[in-house]
Amino acid sequence: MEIITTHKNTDLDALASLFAAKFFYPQAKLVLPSRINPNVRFFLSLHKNIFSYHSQNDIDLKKVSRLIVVDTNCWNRLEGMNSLRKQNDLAIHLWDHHPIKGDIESNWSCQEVIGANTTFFVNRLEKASKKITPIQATLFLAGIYEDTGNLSFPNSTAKDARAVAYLMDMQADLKVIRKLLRGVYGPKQKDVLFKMLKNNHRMKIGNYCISINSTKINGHIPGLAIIVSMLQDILNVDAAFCIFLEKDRNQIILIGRSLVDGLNIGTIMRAMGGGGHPGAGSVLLKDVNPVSVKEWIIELINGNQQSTIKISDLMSFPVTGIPPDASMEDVDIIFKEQNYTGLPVMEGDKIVGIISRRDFNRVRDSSHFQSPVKAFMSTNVITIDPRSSCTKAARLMIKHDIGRLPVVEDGRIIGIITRSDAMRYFYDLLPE
Ligand SMILES: [Mn+2]
Repeated sequence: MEIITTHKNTDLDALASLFAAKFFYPQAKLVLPSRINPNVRFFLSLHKNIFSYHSQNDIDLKKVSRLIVVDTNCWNRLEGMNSLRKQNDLAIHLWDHHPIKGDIESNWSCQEVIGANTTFFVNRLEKASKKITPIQATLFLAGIYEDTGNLSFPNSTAKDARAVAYLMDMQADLKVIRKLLRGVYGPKQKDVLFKMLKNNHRMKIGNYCISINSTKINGHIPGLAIIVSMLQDILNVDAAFCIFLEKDRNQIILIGRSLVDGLNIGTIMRAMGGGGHPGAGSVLLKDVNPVSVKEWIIELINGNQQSTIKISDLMSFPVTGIPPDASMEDVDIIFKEQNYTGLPVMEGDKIVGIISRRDFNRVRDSSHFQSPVKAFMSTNVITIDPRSSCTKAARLMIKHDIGRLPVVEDGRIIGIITRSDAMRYFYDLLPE
């Protein structure tokens, strides 16, 4: 019998090496130590049916004729393998990228100082034009990234970079990798995530597959938003909502994530008194029952489907305007009193121009203060339709370097949207 094993406190590079080695020793059994890192445990529980392996207890070591060791060269880093040390006719293959020599004597070895042990296998897989699945590519790339700090650690080599390129060709999923490598994801976060996975509820609302979960949390737990993203990835739903119940403070943190355009988290969260953008948002709710929160979410999704947030939801109204014959002094007073930086110039409800603080740069002597606004206003007015998206408003403001857009419907001005309205929409922050 042949077995492949790796070091205890198994990290992603070790795990990836273990599974990658199987391509070269197809008869071998994989033996994983019982002590493994949290992100390795997470990965394995996520892919239970895809990656199979044995524990050292399942194996009769007396029957082992060949031992393949990956990502270490020291006996004391292996788990439960001591009896093999004295076995005479044991063949040992060693694949190790560590610079310091250890005490495992091998019959054959691949030893070279490179960034990640996984690279040895990936370089060879590429050479042999072996096809690997996206999930395998994802694990292998996570292993290389973890050991090389995304190719930024000084131990990284061109071979590692080539392996990365190959794995990207093989469709490694960078989103999953980013989540696997996130530092904030630790035992506390894992417990919350697993609890949520256990009593996960999936449902179909309209065309969307939604998950709404609730769980109790004790005290502050950082990284709740990351847990929600992970949950969404694992469940593969269009949108995920997590209700975190803080019993001792009698409050609920609701966090939502959406991957589809028609389901706008920001709109839903704003309706509940919170904030967010189309893909992510949150709200803090006091003294509410989690069951009613769930019903509320469903109601809002039903009401908000297909509609992304429109300019008309964000604009301010009624609009303060100024007639074209008003003096620049009048404008100056309004700017100072109201702390405005711009005003539409209006004839009735028709917009004829716009005057902004910037136009005062052309006011050189005091007599200009008596001149009418129409002499200084800009007449090239960029406006926006109330049914347009916020993204379009932001693009127009950037393109024309202006801070506000009059919202015009059928030639009439019905509101105004400012840069800070747009910023509020895009940058509403999540609680942390
Ligand atoms: Mn390693």
